Amino acid sequence: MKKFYLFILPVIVSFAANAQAFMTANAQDIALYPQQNESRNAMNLSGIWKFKKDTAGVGEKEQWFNGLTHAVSIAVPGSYNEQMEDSRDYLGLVWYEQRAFVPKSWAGQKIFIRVGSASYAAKIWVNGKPVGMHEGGHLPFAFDISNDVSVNAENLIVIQTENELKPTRVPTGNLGSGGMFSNNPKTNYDFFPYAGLERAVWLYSIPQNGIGDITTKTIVNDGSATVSVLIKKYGSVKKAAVKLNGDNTTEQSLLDFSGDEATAVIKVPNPRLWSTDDPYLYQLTVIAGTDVYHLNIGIRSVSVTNKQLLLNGKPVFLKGFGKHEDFPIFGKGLAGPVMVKDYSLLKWVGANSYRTSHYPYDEEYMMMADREGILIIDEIPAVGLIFADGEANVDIRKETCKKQIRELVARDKNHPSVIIWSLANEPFPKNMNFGSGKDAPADAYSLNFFKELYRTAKEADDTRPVTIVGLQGGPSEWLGAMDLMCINRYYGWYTQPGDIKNGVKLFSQELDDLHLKYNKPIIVTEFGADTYAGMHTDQQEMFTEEFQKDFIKAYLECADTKDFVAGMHVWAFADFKTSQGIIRFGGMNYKGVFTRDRKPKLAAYYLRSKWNLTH
Ligand code: BDP
Repeated sequence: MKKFYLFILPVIVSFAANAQAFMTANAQDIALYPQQNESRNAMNLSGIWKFKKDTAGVGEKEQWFNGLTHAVSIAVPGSYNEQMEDSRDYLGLVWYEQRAFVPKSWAGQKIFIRVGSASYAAKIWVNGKPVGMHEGGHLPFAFDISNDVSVNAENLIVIQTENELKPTRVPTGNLGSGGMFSNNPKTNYDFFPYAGLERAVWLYSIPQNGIGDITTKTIVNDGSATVSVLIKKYGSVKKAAVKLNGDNTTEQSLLDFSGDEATAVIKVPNPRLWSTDDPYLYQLTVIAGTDVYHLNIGIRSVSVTNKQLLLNGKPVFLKGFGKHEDFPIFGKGLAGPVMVKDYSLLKWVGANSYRTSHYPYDEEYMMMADREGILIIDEIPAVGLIFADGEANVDIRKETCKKQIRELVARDKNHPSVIIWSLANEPFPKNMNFGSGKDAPADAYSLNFFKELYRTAKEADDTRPVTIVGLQGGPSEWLGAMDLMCINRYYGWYTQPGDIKNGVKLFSQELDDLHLKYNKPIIVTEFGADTYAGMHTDQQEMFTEEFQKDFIKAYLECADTKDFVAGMHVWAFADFKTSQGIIRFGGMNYKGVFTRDRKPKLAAYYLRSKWNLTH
């Protein structure tokens, strides 16, 4: 009998653990980045954690959430793949453990755990109790753990993640055989599927009643500006105060809540506008009950005409790159010095912008862009979307994209640097016209897919233009449904290989056709050539540094002749790691203008001379 009990107990516990309340995350909880200030506490758990792979999937049954045995060390943040010798391509279940002492001063406050990102799915336990789960990489999630955490004591934090590649996930993977172009691991996108806790994990505490969310919108009119501040409260707060401090300004308003919301509208005469030349930030302070939150905001406006992108009512031409979060050993983990170096190289080369291809970047990148005056096209992780595998799968991916849009806007809506939302990179239609210079037809179903994503983005934020990034030969109607059109083009590389002259002719013709048809500005968000640093030639030859420079030069000079091209982003900023496949020598994409360790290739010097001379 006794034996029977011993046998059945773990089953009950494990059933209970699986069935237990894992909360799903609420997008609003990620809106306000953790802050240590006069009312809130924040503890960054970056450092060395315990780590264990769960190749047999037994962790939950064996209750690893009560603490890992026989674990190894791992650095967080950081992809785990290259931190040890046997895990590069492992994408299955892994477990992380950290212990955190929560000080007495946090007692009586609401306490949260916030994970900067976990690719792709995560579950969290605190002191052995299930707390929450989240699906989708590259975006943060937070859970209220007030009932699970012990104050003035050490707490056990266990996080399980997995990054299995699946057709129903966004980004998409494991789509069956790609013939000779199949890759390993089987991503439907061209970057390595690094995994794990790649961004900081925080514990933070906030007052019992206070500020749940802040949404700022700025309107710029001749010589003056309006800053509207929408505050959402939680708990029983009656009034809020809003202060805006900056050059020659101290504005203050006292507000009553109506329901859970209060809005302040602050007029700023002679505002110092946020721009690429002067990325000036005002300090906004919101007070509600005993809660305080400080936010740096930029006063600026973004709009589009039929030909141009306008920042503060003036045309701005985007000069820059598509990038990746990618560095040896760190993988996609936040590497502070690499981020700082990248911003310094963006300035050195004369760029004013980049796209967060193909997923949202660490929030540190967004804060840095605000300070540095770099303009961001902010992209959800919808790379490699396809329409050929049946509506059931497509509908699942659509709902995931909508969730990712809401989470991204919740996270990044207050950054002046973020000027455009990108809702997809190179979605792949059922039929293609890859090499012809002509677009493919869009069926009603796929067109509605993008219209629905567009509406979701506009409902979440009506102040920024919305786009998707189109594949060469894909349907132009998808692009025409957006505020402005972004296209990736590789004439002279993937098509007309080695023939820059004829490639650029097709490129030029397509730009003209596209603008004529839709009368909207176009940003060329990718064009480039793989280039092996140190390879040279006296005659134009693919993969050499000279070819890359000539290719980029020809595209830029073509765009110079068209007043409806609002930006040119070279693919890519730096060489980056990919899955293995026959078109990726050494598992690398070499289209970087800088090498993976950030050394300039010839094209970087060309861009530096071109971009530093023009605005
Ligand atoms: C584009 C993709 C990008 C790839 C690039 C390339 O958007 O992710 O890395 O092509 O092939 O199709 O280099």
